[in-house]
Amino acid sequence: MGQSIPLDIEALGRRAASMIEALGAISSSPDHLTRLFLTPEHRRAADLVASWMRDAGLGVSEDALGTVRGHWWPAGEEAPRLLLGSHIDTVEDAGKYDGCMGVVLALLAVETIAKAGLKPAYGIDVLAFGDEEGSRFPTTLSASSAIAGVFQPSMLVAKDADGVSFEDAVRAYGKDPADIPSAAYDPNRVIAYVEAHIEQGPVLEVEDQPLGIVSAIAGASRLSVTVTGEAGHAGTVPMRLRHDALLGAAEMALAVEKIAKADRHGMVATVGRVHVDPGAVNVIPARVVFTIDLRSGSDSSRRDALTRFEREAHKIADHRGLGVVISAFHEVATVPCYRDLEVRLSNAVAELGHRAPVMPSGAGHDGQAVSKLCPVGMLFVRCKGGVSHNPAEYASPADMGLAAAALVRFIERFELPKTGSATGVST
Ligand code: HGY
Ligand code: MN
Ligand code: MN
Repeated sequence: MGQSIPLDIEALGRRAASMIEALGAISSSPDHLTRLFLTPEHRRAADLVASWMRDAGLGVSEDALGTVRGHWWPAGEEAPRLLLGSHIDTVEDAGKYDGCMGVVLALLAVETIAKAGLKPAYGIDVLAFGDEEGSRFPTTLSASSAIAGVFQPSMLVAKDADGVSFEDAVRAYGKDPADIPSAAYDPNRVIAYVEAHIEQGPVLEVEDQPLGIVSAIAGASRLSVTVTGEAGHAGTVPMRLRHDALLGAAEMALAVEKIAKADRHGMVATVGRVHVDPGAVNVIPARVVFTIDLRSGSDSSRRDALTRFEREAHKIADHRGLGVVISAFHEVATVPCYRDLEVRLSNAVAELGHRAPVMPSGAGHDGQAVSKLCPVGMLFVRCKGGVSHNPAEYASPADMGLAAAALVRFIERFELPKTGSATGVST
């Protein structure tokens, strides 16, 4: 079992809460939290995280996509590494905990371990990714994909709402897109990735547990649907002669809702963004572009649902004399977490006197990209009312203190196998 560093869990929770508040104050808007990838706010948040890393005694570097890396290498730079961390970008009008909590807790855990003088045979990198949400560009997980060595160069031509390309934004951030490939870790030198994250759902609160362990991260598809009809005068065109793009889009939105509700794998579908042209009160909509976010614990049922939706959308368009074009701009498969990490995290939580439920994550996470590099594990923290992607998102200092303590215990018990191979994780 080895020694257990004495921990002041309350103090860890208080520090986590104040660091979350400090990051939560860095926003592009004075009246709500929005921090998008490669923006001045991303820069300010990255600088704050880097200063915390230095204060904790970590070395600091930054890669070509702005991922801030805090290095703790007690066994030297060549030793295999454990990766911890999460993301510091947010959705529009976000909560303060989504992503940032995982970076803060990882930092507090490594600082605690380092200050206690532990000398494991491996190193730890704390990572702060900047593009998990995909809120600025129609890309997502680009920063974590880069460290995993699976960055898609096609992402470089993606454009934000102002027409700025991903590539130009990387340059404006002071980085060179040509350096993106060198952000990738050598898979032989990485042991595993562990991410703490607010649950973003109600399960832990209902089960009255502060912490949970993730069994799998749900797969997701993101679509853009363009419906084209015919503009016309709102007062003179009889209903039977209209080709109203918005009503067609509305029927399609209801169709995808029906498909999701009929699924038996907990499928969810969301139309989060709708753009109507010309968008005048007295003009029949000529063109509508809307997004669909579709997720399921089963990849096959998600893909079947996409096929069914495509068929339904074309039927609706034909019936209404509309055009419809559907393009998928994001697709990530369901990722199982590693059983060995699940067990180690559960044992760490048990040492603190709690039983952590094992549960799937409906939310997507950087771990889905990092799973291409190494085994991944996730620790969930109770979320008040299950509310997330919402300024009311909240996790208590007590629960965050416990999560930081669980990461400390996880690290204390984590040893490389005697064989010395990099992966200290058995499948
Ligand atoms: O959308 C998600 O699941 C994540 O918060 N990006
Ligand atoms: Mn997140
Ligand atoms: Mn999120």
